[in-house]
Amino acid sequence: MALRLYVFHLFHKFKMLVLITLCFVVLWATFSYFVDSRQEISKARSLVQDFRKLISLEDSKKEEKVELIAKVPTVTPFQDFCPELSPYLRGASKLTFKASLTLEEVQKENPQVTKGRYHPTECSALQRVAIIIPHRNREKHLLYLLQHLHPFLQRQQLDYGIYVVHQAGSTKFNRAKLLNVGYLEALKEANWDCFIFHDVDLVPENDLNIYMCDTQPKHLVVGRNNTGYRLRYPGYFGGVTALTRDQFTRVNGFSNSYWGWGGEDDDLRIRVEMQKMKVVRPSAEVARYTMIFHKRDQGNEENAERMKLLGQVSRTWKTDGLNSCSYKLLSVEHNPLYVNITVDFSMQPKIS
Ligand code: UD2
Ligand code: MN
Repeated sequence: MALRLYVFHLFHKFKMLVLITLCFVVLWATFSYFVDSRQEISKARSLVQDFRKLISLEDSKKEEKVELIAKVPTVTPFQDFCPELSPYLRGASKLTFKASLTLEEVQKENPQVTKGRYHPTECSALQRVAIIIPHRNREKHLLYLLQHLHPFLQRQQLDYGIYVVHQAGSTKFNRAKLLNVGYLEALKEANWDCFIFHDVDLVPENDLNIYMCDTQPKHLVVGRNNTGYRLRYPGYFGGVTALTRDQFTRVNGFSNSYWGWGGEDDDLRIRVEMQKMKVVRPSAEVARYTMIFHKRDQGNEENAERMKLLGQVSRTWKTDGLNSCSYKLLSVEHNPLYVNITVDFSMQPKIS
């Protein structure tokens, strides 16, 4: 009986032990579950925090970037200069002149030109060049020239502006005086380094003929289609010439006294030579032009006085030129593709 009681007692103790152990296991499991989940939660929390940090970092970077973009102007003053030779040059090109061409079409082809001006955005142009075109009653020629000249100058990575100087009325045409007006008016708008005096009917055939000024006055037309692409005579300085501001002021610009056709180009060459400057030209293969066919215009008859005037240059150049160029400015219109300057010379003394 005592033994049975003893065994029963032992069994009861064992049961209690098992129960207590079970309780401990359950308690431990619950505890460790909570601890684990707390760790998981804190891990997850830190993960989320890290992610948030990352996102906010990206955002701040984006903001920084946006800020940077906003601060960079289209042309920075510290932008690199364009290369000596533009990578966009093509050399000789076949020119076409479509009879039905309109100004709207040429405007559409040149959306980056505003008020006759353009500058490259990828680099800082080597020279600021003003193209001065004397004009009266040659609208179709002007259209063809604009169509070809804009892309040509852009391929050369120039900072340029095109100024068309229009002579109003029916007074004898004065090409040289119009070019002086163009020079004076263009300088009121911008600090141009180089001036290209350009006939309206001459279209350059090769973009290696660079429209920049040289250390000496430059003659850009060696040859043209209707003269077999040969230099007309050794001292020839007509059609298209490039002079820096300094070179042009040293010769006092063009003479204002040549009314009608001829002589004014030779007069400029004499002025250049008198200042001990030397006319330079690009190579004959490059300096080629197509002159759009035309007859002698009404109001631009041959100037019979031209030989007499040419004989007086050494006496007259100092007082006849930029410093005596008086004119009546009728208007300055900023068209999309060119600045149109209209002048009246009818009050000026003229030799008939
Ligand atoms: C030559 C010269 C030119 C000039 C001229 C004599 C060449 C290639 N050109 O041209 O530079 O020396 O002889 O003055 O050698 N113009 C008008 N409307 C007119 C008249 C003339 O717009 O009614 C302008 C136009 O820009 C024209 C330029 O003046 O291209 C020269 O006149 P031109 O073309 O009649 O003379 P051209 O071809 O003999
Ligand atoms: Mn001509």
